[in-house]
Amino acid sequence: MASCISTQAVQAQELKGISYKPRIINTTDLGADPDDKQSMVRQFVSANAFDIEGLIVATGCWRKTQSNTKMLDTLLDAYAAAYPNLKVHAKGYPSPDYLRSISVMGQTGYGMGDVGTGKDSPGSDLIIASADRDDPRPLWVMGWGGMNTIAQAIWKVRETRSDEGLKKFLSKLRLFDILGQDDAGAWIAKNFPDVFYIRATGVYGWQPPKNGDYQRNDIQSHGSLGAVYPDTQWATEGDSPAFMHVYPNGLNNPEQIGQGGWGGRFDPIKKAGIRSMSEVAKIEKDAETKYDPYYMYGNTEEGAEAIKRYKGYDNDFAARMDWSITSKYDDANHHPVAVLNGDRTRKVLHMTASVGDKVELNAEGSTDPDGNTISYKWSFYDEPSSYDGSVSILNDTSIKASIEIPENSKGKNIHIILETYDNGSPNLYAYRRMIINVNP
Ligand SMILES: [Ca+2]
Ligand SMILES: [Ca+2]
Repeated sequence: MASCISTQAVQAQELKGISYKPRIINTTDLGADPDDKQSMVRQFVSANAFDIEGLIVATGCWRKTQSNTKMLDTLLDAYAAAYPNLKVHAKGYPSPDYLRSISVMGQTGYGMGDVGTGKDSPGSDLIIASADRDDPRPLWVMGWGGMNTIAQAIWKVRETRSDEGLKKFLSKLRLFDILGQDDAGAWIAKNFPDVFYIRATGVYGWQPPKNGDYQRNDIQSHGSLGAVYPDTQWATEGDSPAFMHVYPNGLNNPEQIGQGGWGGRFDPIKKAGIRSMSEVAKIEKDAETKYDPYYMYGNTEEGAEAIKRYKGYDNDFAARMDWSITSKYDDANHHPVAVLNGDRTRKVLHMTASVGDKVELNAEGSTDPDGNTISYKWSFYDEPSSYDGSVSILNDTSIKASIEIPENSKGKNIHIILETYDNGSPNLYAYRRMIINVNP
């Protein structure tokens, strides 16, 4: 257990710097595709990695009305049963009572028809209160269904505050919309063009086989939370990329959406015409076209391939499900800590170099709380790099690697990913990224 304490010391050190946990509110159309329940289970076993400030039951094109939080309450009961085990394995799991206190109803009706005077909901009030909190971190608000609870919060602030007050409120928000599932997203993007708005459409294709061995044996068989992880009906966990984008695993800075991570990779230039699921236009033909043009951040052309390039997210979930069923620390695997050039945080690092330089990259000091052996893999991540050529990495599976900065890379940047993984069961990963800015 001595090495476990050192991991905690590292986490404490991180927290002394910038507070590392992302602040997050999830809005969910629970009761439509059962995959929201699946994603909520993954969110719960990962809850120590986030500051979850709200869980909001909302509507969307696949569930146009909601009346209560019963389904969410059932999932919270399952979390409460697993909580005593989970907290043995990592610090920072929120208490079930805390999660219950931030679990509320959002809009009960569909789309912009349920936004406006007299339409405030506990969910829209919670979003406003959260954004108003004196906290320098941005507030990520995720739409696993429609976006109208978020729209109501913005509508209310516009009605009741000065332009400056509205601007301040909007500047705190980071909106992440899965697929577009009502007309509220287009309304937000049209009326508040400065708001940070991602609409993710590349959310399928990274998942393990539908209702396959992994799902049955590594997830559903595992205790109270496994029991509430339903079979896949249409797709598996289509909403998980929302919080996976901000999962602090060292891979990306979620504010820099072009970097790419477990939630996908996004074009840092907003585009017009990113449409919702076709159901939205079936409900109302000009539901979104009437707001044309509206601009949002969308996936880069790799789509879900930007997620699929990483191993690790399946095993991460599986290990956390293991945590949920054992009160013995030694009976489950825990993540390694990846150190990059002496830096023990999980921040993306930057350095400058010149053409012809030999840059040394070093993962010495990386540790595993279980005493597992760690493996290393260094790779050039082409897509987010402004340098387009090839980069050869010497000793790319060693603890120390080196790169010769290519001749034609002047003024460009080169993203290098460090993947560390242990030999525990299942293998767990920790990532780091070095962005090398090449002098002009
Ligand atoms: Ca959903
Ligand atoms: Ca381990």
